[in-house]
Amino acid sequence: MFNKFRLGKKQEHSSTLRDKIEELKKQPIPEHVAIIMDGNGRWAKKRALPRVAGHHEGMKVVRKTTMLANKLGIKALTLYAFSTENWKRPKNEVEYIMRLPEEFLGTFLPELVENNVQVKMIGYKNQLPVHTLHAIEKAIEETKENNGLVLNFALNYGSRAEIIDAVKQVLNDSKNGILNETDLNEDIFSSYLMTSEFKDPDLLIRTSGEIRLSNFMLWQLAYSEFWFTDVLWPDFSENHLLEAIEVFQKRQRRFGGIL
Ligand code: V07
Repeated sequence: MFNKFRLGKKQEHSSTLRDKIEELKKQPIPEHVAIIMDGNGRWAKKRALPRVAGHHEGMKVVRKTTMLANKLGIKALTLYAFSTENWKRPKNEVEYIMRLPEEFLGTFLPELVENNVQVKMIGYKNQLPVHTLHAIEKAIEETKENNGLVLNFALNYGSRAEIIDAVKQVLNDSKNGILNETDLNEDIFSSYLMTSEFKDPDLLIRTSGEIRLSNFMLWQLAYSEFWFTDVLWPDFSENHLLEAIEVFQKRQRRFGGIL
């Protein structure tokens, strides 16, 4: 703990955390990690705070998680920030959430650029408020030359709709002679999804004790390792991410033993 107080602004990880990071880096690190960031409302409720306070706290955890993922050498981090179902929430809550990308980027974009992070987004852009979309597109543009971690926000994303849209494009390309039915396979189909430029996630993390996918990357998660925790997203710490990766590595080693 002594160390923690000695740390300057630049060097943010305690020595124990740094040791754990170095230890994990001796084994294969998952290249693509996806996270369902659940439990923000519940976190707030437990503290008798408005739900939006939980979302705001959750946003800070996005920053910490991103920085650690980058340090670990994870290549892509996909965060489920808003689903196509989330529009059903109270209007004031949705409006607040749609301001979070701007607030996040207003505060942290310089840090993302400094750390070579590339911002991307999957989801239906056309229904987003223009102010939200502008902020995100500016960040995508300003970080497009970065070659560190890809920080991919799933925003207004829904997996079944994504699959239906892919099928429609496949049918259309087939009709127009761009694609032959005989050529269609899993790899080609994947290239019609919003995640075409990403490899499938190696690891899915879901916080807050819910053990389901909630319409998140149904196709892409077919072979992924799943790690669930009861911890609410605003309480998700660096140590939790390290634990998830440790479990991932142990499972990979066991799997390797069977082969
Ligand atoms: C959102 C905070 C995290 C917990 C889950 C729900 C609320 C960061 C972003 C964001 C999105 C795009 C971007 C930069 C930041 C965000 C939404 C919700 C919609 F380019 N946190 N966060 N977006 N929450």
